[in-house]
Amino acid sequence: MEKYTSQQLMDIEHKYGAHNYHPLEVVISRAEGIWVEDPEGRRYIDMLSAYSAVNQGHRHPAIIQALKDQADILTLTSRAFFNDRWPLFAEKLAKLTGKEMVLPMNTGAEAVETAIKTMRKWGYLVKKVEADKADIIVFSENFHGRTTTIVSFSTDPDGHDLYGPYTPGFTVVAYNDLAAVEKAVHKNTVGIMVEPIQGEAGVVVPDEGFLKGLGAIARKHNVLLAVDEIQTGFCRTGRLFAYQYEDVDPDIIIMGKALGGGVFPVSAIAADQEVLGVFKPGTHGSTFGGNPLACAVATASIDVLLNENLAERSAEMGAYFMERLRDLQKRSSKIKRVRGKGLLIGVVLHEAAGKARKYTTALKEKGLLCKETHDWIIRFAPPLVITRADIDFAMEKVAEVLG
Ligand code: IF1
Repeated sequence: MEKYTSQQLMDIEHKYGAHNYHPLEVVISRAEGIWVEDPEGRRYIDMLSAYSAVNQGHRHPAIIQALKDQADILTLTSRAFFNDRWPLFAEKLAKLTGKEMVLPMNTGAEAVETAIKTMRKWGYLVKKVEADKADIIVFSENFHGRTTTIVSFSTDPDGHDLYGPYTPGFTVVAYNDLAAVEKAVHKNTVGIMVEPIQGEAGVVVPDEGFLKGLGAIARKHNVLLAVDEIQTGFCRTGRLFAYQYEDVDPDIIIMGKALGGGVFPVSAIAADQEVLGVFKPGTHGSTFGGNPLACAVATASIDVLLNENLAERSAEMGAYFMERLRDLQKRSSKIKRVRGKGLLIGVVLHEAAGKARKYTTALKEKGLLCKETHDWIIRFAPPLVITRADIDFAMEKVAEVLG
């Protein structure tokens, strides 16, 4: 391949690629573990992990080996036939989640759509809700994906506006407000869908007891509770799933991102037979969902999380990183708040410090790739294989920029 400079590549993208993103001005052309490199050979620590899709680290050897091995044998069959990988991956993911069944898709948004369809269908078939009246409770500042139905209940104008007509059947209530949820439930409510921590909203951690409270409301009113663990799952927050911090048993677990081990999209939902059993042949599906290559990669991705104790590691390194950031906060006029769980960390800046983009650009110059969310929040979410020494190294740079 002809060699291009970063500038040339950014210019070409600007000309031919739709402008639906505003990336930081860095081109990544190779990566390994927590490190990424640009065409000029400059190295950076990845503090975003592709929005938590690279929890296992870039190109984890065991995951890449599984990819290569499976590519040599069988890649795609469709679900018109059985294949020899999906049954075993289904069993593994069911046991991992403690649910009876799983349904595989590809992207996160597809898994969310699958959860919505499941809740509605369960509502009509099991709860016996009036035809076409099913309602699902969601939360303000939610982020669940980009399909027309999902953006219908987004409260972010950028994600939502000018995509109507919008899909009805959703009631938006304030996050972290159990009384508001209790008030919003009515006879046609079939589900509650929630992020255990709101990522896009700026790493918003609800009060302890919120998820448990949602579980109690769901039981009381015969409503399904669906947790969107697409971003918070697979050890990101210091547990296998973020909901496990609380004594709650959600009916539907929605998974994506790191299930694909940083290789390609793999998503799924898990639930018991009483819930996922609503699907009969022909009522839902996907050409690529459950394909053998994806199943091999996802199986290896889960093995890495378990074999390397990445939940414990995320909890430990996250606590250390947050302690170092809070220590810096004491000496900084720029940092207003540090919040998060495990290695999903948000640093909220004082408005007087100026917009976060200025700082993510400065951090990039020093070799740290971070992404701002909204105008005042910087997200730190490195691959979970990061070490204490790496964090010390990163903190030197963070202190130079935010100290
Ligand atoms: C973008 C945020 C992260 C998600 C949750 C479902 C999905 C996502 C909780 C959809 C996806 C992404 C997508 C990416 C930006 C990003 C994001 F900033 F928007 F919030 F990660 F923090 N549920 N999150 O976080 O999954 O269909 O993309 O596979 O859209 O630009 P997907």
